[in-house]
Amino acid sequence: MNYELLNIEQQEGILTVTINRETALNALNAQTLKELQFFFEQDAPQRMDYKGIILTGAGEKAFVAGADIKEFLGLDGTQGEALARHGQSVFFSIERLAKPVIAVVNGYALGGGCELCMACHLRIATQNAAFGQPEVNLGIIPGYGGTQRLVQYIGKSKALELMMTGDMLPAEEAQRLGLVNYVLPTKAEAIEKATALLHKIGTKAPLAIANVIQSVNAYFDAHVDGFEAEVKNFGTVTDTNDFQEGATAFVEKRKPQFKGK
Ligand code: DAK
Repeated sequence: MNYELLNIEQQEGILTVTINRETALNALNAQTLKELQFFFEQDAPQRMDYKGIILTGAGEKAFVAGADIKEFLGLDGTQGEALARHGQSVFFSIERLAKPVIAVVNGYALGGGCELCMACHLRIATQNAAFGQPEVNLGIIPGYGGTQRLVQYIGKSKALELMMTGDMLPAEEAQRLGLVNYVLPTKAEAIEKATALLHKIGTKAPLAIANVIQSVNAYFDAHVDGFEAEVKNFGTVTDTNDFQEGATAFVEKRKPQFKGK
């Protein structure tokens, strides 16, 4: 795909994906969602040569200020349901990626933007970041998984308050509630922190990381017994060469050389 609204760069094994619609505060229009879908469903899973992904928004003001409201005028219920199902499937492809995805939230993360960063594995915010699900202001509800993931991160009481008032959560409050892993003063520092985390995770066994992600996701999947998923995934990683290497390296008091096999 020829990306028009995503800027994708690779440096030292880290892929940085920047949503590039700064004049519309990086609002998710259909084309952006299409490009995110292609990137996370087809492009990223095929690339072998990277440790993880940083997802961010262009500029200093917004990560993503929501779904593009201008595209939703005149929608009916059937179209709304189909679009929500489609958007959810795109966000699942981020959450289920076998490599870590860190959102660097550099400003507003509202509506679909808050939902997008919640589908990532970790969130690092700048001090000016603000999180919110203000869909009720428009007469709708979150449709890209927000009603589910916000509860998972911050609990039912606070999530209901945010979704019913449409209020924004400042970065430090979001960190206190567990939505955000770290808050840094600037975008450059947030990217630096995300990069350091991805390099650190990149020193671990890749299949172990993939199976941690899958097992933790299983906790939130009503159709899956998470403990059973953990047992199966434990079996999978026990069968890897990397497990032999990790255990042997420990005994031999040296650093393991993981190969992702
Ligand atoms: N959509 C389209 N354009 C947006 C936008 C958005 N969500 N947010 C901002 N913009 C555009 C503005 O229209 C403005 O464009 P111009 O007028 O210059 O052409 C430009 O970005 C700069 O915005 P402002 O001039 O408003 O900037 P301010 O600093 O004054 O205010 C703000 C920043 C973030 C407080 C304000 O822009 C704002 O309130 N934005 C809207 C926030 C919001 O309500 N977001 C939507 C949340 S609801 C669905 C599934 C999911 C969803 C919908 C449907 N289906 C399955 C059907 C999700 C819905 C949402 O995301």
